[in-house]
Amino acid sequence: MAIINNSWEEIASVLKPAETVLVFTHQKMDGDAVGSSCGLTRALRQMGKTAYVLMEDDEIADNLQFLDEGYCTTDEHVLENPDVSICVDASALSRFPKRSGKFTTGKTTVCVDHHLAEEPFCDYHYVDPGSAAASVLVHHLIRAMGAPIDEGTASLLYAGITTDTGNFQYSNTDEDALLTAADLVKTGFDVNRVSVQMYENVSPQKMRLKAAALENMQIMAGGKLVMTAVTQQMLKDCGAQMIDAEGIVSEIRSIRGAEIAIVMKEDIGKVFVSLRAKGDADVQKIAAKFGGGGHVKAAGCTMKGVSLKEAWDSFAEAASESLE
Ligand SMILES: [Mn+2]
Repeated sequence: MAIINNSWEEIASVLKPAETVLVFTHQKMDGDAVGSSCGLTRALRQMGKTAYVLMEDDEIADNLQFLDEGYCTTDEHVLENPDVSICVDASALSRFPKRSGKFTTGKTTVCVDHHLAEEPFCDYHYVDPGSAAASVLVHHLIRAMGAPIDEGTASLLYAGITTDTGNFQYSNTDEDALLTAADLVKTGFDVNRVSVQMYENVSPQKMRLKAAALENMQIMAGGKLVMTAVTQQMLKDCGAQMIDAEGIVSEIRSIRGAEIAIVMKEDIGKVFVSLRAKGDADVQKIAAKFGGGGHVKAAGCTMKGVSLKEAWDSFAEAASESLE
């Protein structure tokens, strides 16, 4: 059954009379998850409501912690039977599995999201997969409620939009995202402070790991394929963790002429493979050959019981073939 959206007015009229609101978002919170959930919570509090973000995660990523000024909690009992449970940047209960039982204790449930959703699971929905970020949609919701957006709310929503648009570089950067960002900037919040916190806040270990991975990079298929690997030894040498390898794959995709970028991440007994495409290349097809999945431009897969070299060779071959 397809989701039929309610209007912003309908959703606003559910939230306006509510006294207690519990906000949910997806696990492994990214900037849009934190920005949209905390931004909504801040606006609801300014309307006089008791509101919290009930996090699925135990903690927030280092570079996003500055966004949480007392909005997030891991305490399920912070609000009992809230008037409204609302999830943002998540459009299925499986996106916050630990908290899904708590979500359904809300007297009314609402979903506001920009991911493709399979089926309705709330009393009210606004799901728009064409929207660049959940933070854009939360901005529309706050405006529909007639609530103010101050500098604090603006920096939260802006952080969400800059995350999901790749700092206004991805193909989802549309008029609505830019006009929303412009409306937020009008409040006078410190745009540079948000950017520095989010993008110039890298640990030395992560930077060293990136340097090591770039050093080992190989360029193949006449410059169209770029590959590198992150090994357990490299993590030790750099004092880094595998999560620090995030972002390396898009970094090497940015090389001139590169169409496919692949990073092999060596773990115990398995290899994680991250793939990115540029131009017409399709990495989803390559990942699917090895049981992985994802999108045309970004995919991944896990290879079990193979050595790093075996995994490397398989992907080098499959990617080269796909570029022929
Ligand atoms: Mn998002």
